[in-house]
Amino acid sequence: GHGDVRRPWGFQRVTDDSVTVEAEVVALRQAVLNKLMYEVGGRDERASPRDWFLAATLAVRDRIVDRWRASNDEAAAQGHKQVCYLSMEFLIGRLLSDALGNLGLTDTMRQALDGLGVELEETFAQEPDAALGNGGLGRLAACFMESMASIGVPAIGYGIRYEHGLFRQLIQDGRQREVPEDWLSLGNPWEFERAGIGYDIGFGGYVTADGDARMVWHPGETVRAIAYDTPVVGWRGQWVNTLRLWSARATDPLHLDAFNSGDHVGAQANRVRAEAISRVLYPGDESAAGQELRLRQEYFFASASLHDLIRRHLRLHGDILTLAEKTSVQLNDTHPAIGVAELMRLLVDVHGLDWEQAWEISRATFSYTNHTLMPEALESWPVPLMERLLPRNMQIIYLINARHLEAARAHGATDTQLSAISLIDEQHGRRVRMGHLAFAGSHKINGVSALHTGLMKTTVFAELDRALPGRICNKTNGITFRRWLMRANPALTRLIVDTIGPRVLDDAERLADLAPHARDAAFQQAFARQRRTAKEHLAKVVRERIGVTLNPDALFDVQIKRIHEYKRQLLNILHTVALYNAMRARPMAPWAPQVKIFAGKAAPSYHQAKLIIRLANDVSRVINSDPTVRGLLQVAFLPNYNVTLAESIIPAADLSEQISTAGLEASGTGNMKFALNGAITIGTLDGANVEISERVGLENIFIFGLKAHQAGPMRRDGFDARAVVEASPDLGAVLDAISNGVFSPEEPDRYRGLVEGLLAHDHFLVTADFDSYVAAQRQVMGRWARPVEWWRSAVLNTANVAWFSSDRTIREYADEVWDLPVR
Ligand code: B1H
Repeated sequence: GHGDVRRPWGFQRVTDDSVTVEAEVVALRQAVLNKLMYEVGGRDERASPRDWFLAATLAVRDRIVDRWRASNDEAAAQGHKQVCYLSMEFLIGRLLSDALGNLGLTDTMRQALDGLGVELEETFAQEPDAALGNGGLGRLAACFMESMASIGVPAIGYGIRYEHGLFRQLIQDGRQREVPEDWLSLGNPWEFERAGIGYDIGFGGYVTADGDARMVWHPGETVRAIAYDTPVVGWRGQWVNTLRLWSARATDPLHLDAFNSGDHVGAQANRVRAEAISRVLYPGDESAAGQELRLRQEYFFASASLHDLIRRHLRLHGDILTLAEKTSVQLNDTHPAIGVAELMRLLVDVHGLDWEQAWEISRATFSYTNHTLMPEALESWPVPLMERLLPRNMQIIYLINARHLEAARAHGATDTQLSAISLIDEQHGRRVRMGHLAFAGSHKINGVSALHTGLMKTTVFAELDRALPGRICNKTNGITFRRWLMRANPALTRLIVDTIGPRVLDDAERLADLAPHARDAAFQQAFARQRRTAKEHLAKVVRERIGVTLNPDALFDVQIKRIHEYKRQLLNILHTVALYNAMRARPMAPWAPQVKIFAGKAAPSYHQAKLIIRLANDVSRVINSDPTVRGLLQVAFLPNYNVTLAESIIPAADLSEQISTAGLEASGTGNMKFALNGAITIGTLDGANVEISERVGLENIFIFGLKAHQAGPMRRDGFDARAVVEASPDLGAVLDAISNGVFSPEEPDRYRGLVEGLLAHDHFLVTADFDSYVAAQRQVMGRWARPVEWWRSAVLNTANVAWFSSDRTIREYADEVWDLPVR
C-alpha cells in the first residue's frame, strides 16, 4: 500500500529474477559482516546500532569505489571538461540512504540487515548530519553536486572539511543556546584521507622582485592543506563525482626546543593556530564575518583548490594555456573570490605567463554566482588586512583594478561611475569589494532567480553591468528530486509511480502527467491519505522532541528556514496571535484546527533573530496551554533544524510559508521542496516564488503583499508604521498583547522594545503587509474547508514544478556558463 511512509523508495529492479536478488542480498550481508569484523573491529552479537551503520556504509562504499574510478578514468580518457565547484559550504546531510537509493540497493540492504536482526531505518538514524553549511547556499551546493553526478557532468566540489559544522541548537527556557556540533567524533566512514594530496598555503611575509623582475612572495607562515574525498553517487549509480574537502595541518606542528624545556602548550601554538583554519564553520548566514580567520579560511581553500586543479590539468593535458578549455571554476558567492587574484598569481608568478594571457585564461575559467543583495552580506575586506595577510594577492588586485578602471575610462566612464565599479571601496575606509573582484574576473555572473537577477542589474551591479555588458545571466535554483521527493517522501513517490509509471523517476518532466488526475476523487484521496500518514509520523517526532502532541487532522502550516528579519517569521507569529485572539473571542465558531510549525537557527550574534525565536517559544507555550483553544490551535518550535529534520517535516506540510519582504530573498529553495511534495504556498512575489506562481498558476498559490517595486522605495524612504497600525484594529490588538507581556507574564516588558522598534522603523514592512497576509490566510482556510479544491491545488503543485529540478538548473549552467556538452 501507500501507507508505509518510512519505507524509502528504491527504483524497480530491471531483473525479476528472485534468485539473483537473493544472491545479492546474501553477498551484501556477508560484505557487511566482513566490514563489521575487519574494519569496525566488532562482533555481530555485541554490535551497536552505530557499529552496524559503519559496517553497512563501508560495504556500500566498496560498491561505489569501482564506479568512482570508472567515472574518473572515463572523464580523463575522453578529455572531458571538468567543473570545479568552489564553495565554503556543502550542506549534504546524511549520505547512506542517498547512496543506497541512487544505487538501487535500498531493498537489498534492507533484506541484508533484516537477516542480521538489524533495522534499516534505525541504521540510517545513526548517521550524523554533515552540516557543513548554514542554509540555502550550502544546500544548493549539495543538490548541485548530486545533480552533476546524476546527469553525468564531470565535477569536483571543493570546500573545507570543518571539524565542527553548524552549531547544534538547544532551546532552553524558550531561548536558543548553541553547542558545538561534532559530526566527526565517531569517525566518518564516507571520506578517504588523501595524505599524499596536499599543498602548502602561504600567509603574510613580503614580496620581492627577482632578476627578471618576476615577483616572488616569501610567506611568513605556511599551512598545509590535506585533501579528504567523499564520493558523490549519481542517480542509478551511473556516474560518481568527488567532493574534495581541505583540512588544515601545521607544517611545523611541534617546537621541540620549547617542548623539551617544559613549555608543552607553547610548543604546539603553531599547530593550534594553523589548524584553527578548518576547525569550525562560521554560522553567520547572510552576514559577512569580517574576521581575519574567515579570510584565512577563504584563501586557504581557494588556493588549495586552484593548486589542485592546475596540477590535474597539467597531468592530463600538459599545457597551462588550455586550462579554460578543460576546466570551469564556479565561485559559489564571493567566499572563494580571492581565487581570482590567486589564479593570476599562479599563472603569472609561478607559471610565467604574461599578464594579458593570464587574465584572458582566468576570466574564461571563472564564473560567479551571486546569492544575495543584502548589504550586510556583501563581502569586503580592509586593504590593510589584505596587505598584511596576502601581500602579493593585494598587489595583483591593484593591477587588475588599474586595468579595469583604465578600460572604463577609455570608454568614457565618469568619476562617479569609476568609483562605483572600482574594486576598492574608498567610502568606508578602503576595502576590497569581493563581489566586484568576482565580477571583473568572470565571464559569466548569475543570479539565482529571475527577479533577483533583474535586481542585480538595477542595484549593486548596475554600473559594472554597463561597463562589462552581457555577462549577467539568470540561473534559477533547483533541488534534487531524488533526495527531496523519492527519499524524503517514499509514500508519495510510490503513489506517483503507480499513477503515471516509473519513467518519472528518470524524467521529472513526466510529473506533468499527474495534472489530469488532479480532479480524480480516488487519486485525491490517496494523496490526502499519504499526507495524513506523514503528519502522523511528524507528530511522533514532535512529541519526542518537545512533548507537544499535534492533532494530525489540523492544517499544518510550516515555516522552516534560518531566522532572519527579512524572512519575516515575525509576521507569521503576529498572525498566530491574531488567530489566537479571534478564537478566544469566538470559541464556539466553526474553526478548522491549525498547527503552526516553526524551525530554524539564528546566527549566535544576531540578537533580533534570537528574540524572535524566544517570542515564538513564548507564544507557543501560552497558546498550547490555553484550554480555550485546545485542539484548535497549536504552535510548535522544533529545535535544531537541519537537513534531516527538513526531510521529515516537508512531506507533512499542508501550507508552505514563503513570506519574505519582496526583493530580499534571492531565490529560496525550501519553497520548491514544499511545492514538489504537494504543499500549497502562501507567499510574497519574491525570489523563485514568482516563477513557482507562474508554473502552478495563481489559482494554486496564495500570493499577498507588497511587490518588490513597491517594497524597495518604501524601505528606502520609510513609512508611517504607526498610521498603519492605527488603521488595523486586529494588528493593534496583537501588538498590544505582545508589548504588554501576555506571552511573557514573568517579564512583561520582554517584547516592549521589539514592538516599539517595529512602530519606529519597520525595515522589513511587517506592519505594512499584515492585513494582506491575514486576508491570504483567510483564503487558505476557505480552501482548506473545501477539500476537493484543496487537494486539486495540492496535486497541481506537484504536477507543475518539475522545472525546479536541479538537473534542469545544471543543464542550463552546462549550456550557458560552462560550455559543456551534457550526456
Ligand atoms: C544565501 C547567503 C549567504 N544568500 C553569506 N546568501 C554567508 C551569505 O556565511 N556567510 O557569510 C552564508 C550564506 N545565502 C541564500 O542562497 C539566499 O538567501 C536564498 O534565497 C537562496 O535560495 C540560496 C541559494 O541560492
